[in-house]
Amino acid sequence: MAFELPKLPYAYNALEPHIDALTMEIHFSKHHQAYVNNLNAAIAGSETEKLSIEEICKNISKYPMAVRNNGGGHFNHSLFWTVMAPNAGGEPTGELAAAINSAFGSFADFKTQFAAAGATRFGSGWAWLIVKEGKLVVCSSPNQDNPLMDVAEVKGVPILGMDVWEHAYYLKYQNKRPDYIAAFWNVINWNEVTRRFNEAK
Ligand code: MN3
Repeated sequence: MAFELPKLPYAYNALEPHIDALTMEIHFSKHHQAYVNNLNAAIAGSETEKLSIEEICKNISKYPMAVRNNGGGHFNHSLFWTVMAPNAGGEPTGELAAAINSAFGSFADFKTQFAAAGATRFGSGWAWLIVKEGKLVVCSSPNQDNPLMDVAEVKGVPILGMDVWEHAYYLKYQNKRPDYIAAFWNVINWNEVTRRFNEAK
């Protein structure tokens, strides 16, 4: 079965003013759709079509670069849309809040580390909050790689991802990636991050 673009769980303009409607529309309907199309083309007629995107990522070193780039793109963006929401942001509560405090010292310290992971990722890539052997870790990855991949420098289960490719912010923020990162805190869907945390730990 071919991979499909998931349904965006809110309208293109739902994350305004933090992420603008045109960026969302192009990012979702053009960029993510292209990753899906190119992934499907790269695996057409092979056994890989029967696997989940997670299974493909976990053995990504066995695949050609087109699968790594586009399969990663499909997994990463599918996660990205769900960890954002309108009327979101703020801070997590409960067990996730406790795990963040225990891993990073405080929510403010976590924010500093996560923002730095995004700001210092040279070129295109992603910042991540992952569960690694039961503990929370912040890391980043180049291009469309992710921490599920067997080639990742830091491996774990991603529960929050921030796209820092220019296509994620350039229309509104131009070269000011730190301004986009600052705005991202206003759209984080902590309910979904918590759900992923509970599943991963
Ligand atoms: Mn993107």
